[in-house]
Amino acid sequence: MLTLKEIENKILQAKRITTEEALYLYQKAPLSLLGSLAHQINVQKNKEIVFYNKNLHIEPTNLCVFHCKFCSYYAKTKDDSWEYSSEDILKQIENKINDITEVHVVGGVHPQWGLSRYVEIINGIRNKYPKLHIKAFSAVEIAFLAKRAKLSFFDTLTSLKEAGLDSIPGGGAEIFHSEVRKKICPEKVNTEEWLEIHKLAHSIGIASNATILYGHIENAEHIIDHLNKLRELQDKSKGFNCFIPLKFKSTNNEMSYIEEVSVVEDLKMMAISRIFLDNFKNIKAYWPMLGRETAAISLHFGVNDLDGTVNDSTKIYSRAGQKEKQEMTVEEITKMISGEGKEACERDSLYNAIGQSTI
Ligand code: V47
Repeated sequence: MLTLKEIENKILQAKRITTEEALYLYQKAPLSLLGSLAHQINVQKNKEIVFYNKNLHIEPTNLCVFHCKFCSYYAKTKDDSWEYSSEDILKQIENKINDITEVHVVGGVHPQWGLSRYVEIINGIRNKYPKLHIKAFSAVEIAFLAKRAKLSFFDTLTSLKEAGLDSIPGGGAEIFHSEVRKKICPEKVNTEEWLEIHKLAHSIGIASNATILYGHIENAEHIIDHLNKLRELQDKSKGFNCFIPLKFKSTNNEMSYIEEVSVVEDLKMMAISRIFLDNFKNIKAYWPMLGRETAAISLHFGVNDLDGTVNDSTKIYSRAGQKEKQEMTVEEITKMISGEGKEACERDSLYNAIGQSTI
């Protein structure tokens, strides 16, 4: 087993570290060392440039057939629920169309909606807005739709792509290790299915994102195992655009007895992701979950991407206890980035720089 110094040298020589080395580093290295390594790797890959995008999150429903223990989002009662029609969705886009390049559509897994309803949502958006990037439906929704329609994952993804789907978000990954997964979300898409759906998506030109839900009952081994599964898949399929660590928020769910982790843990998570995931170019801070302050600091801990302008109607994190307004103007987000001594660069949904092409 290498010493901390030897692992550090290996990383600085741009050599891939093993899961054992990552675990040792994550458990033993001070935050300052993790941060410094993550920062150096990030600057090598992305200079001092930080991406942001202009997007709108739409959550078509919060009715959900699954009741994950960490989830504050799904409707607990009928009165607490909503379901949008295609017209409602198009109206939400219309109100914002001059300010966005991407729409992100994810919600609960509705008990009655089948594949045709999901295809109709995508089709409606695509027909009205041919150039808008549609990032929609996590592997949770896709797996359930496929099973309900008695279709393969491949055919389900193909139908959604034909309807106009461009990419899929990273939700539903949570923690892949079965010891944790069976306790926090035993009902929905399993680890093998999540990975298979993303692999198939990549094989037909649908890019995707990956996430982890950290800061609850998982331990360091589970985190490294999760990152390793993603690194292995990315080696093969190369289709992940970015990795997004999502911090568990404890309000209004069945795991509310767990205290949220500190900013130090947030930054460690960002840094180890940047260090271990050597085949991911982009590590994204989803500021509506992390909060503006921690998201800004994370830009020094390996993060090169801030999502996004978003919109205050998104409910996933406000229902989980996030008090901050879930929307930033371009001025606010670029000021936040330049305030950290970085250069803000708008990106499109496939990570091409818009207006500038310095990286
Ligand atoms: O899978 C649910 C998480 C995810 C809670 O791909 C919670 O660009 C914290 O995946 N506390 C859905 N987290 C959101 C998601 C996402 C968000 C932004 C951008 C992208 C992208 C993807 O939200 C779920 C789960 O991991 N989540 N409940 C909670 N109480």
